Amino acid sequence: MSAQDTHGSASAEVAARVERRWATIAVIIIVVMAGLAAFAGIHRATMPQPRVETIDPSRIHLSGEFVESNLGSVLEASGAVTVRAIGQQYSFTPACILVPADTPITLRATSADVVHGILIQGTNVNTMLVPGYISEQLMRFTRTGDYLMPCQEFCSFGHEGMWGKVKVIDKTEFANRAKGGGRLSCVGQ
Ligand SMILES: [Cu+2]
Repeated sequence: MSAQDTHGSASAEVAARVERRWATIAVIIIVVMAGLAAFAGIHRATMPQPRVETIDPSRIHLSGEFVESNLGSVLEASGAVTVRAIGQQYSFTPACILVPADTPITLRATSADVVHGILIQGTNVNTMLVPGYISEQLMRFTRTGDYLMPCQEFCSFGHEGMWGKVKVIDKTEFANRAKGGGRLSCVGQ
């Protein structure tokens, strides 16, 4: 074996070892990323809309969850609050959403006509309202006060006038108002 050959096979061995090492690292990276994607997809809170709920947009005013008398905030037996709202050209119903502070809140909303969006300023609440689908978003407010809620999807000529409001009040005050049952909102207040 000449010196040249020995040198050649030694460097080929080094190359093969380096290549194996990088292949192992690449496989580890892929496995970790697949694991993270699976975790994010399976763990409900980390991904938008992991579940799909559909609804007939032409019938939401007539029956079911989004009839007018069922819109607004309701205090559940568990102490959590559910808010139901709809967006339509060019307003939200209810136009003023009343919720308590320091309480887990589930917002359930849909659109009666075209695509709208709910964005609560100063928070990370931001969801699209797509006709035919129910959008659900979990939220919690630590501070009381008023938050603006503009429609964040261009929905035709009246879009810029489509504003709602969220009023966060003290937990006890909300509980008092909820005593009478029914659906709460702050429209006209
Ligand atoms: Cu809109």
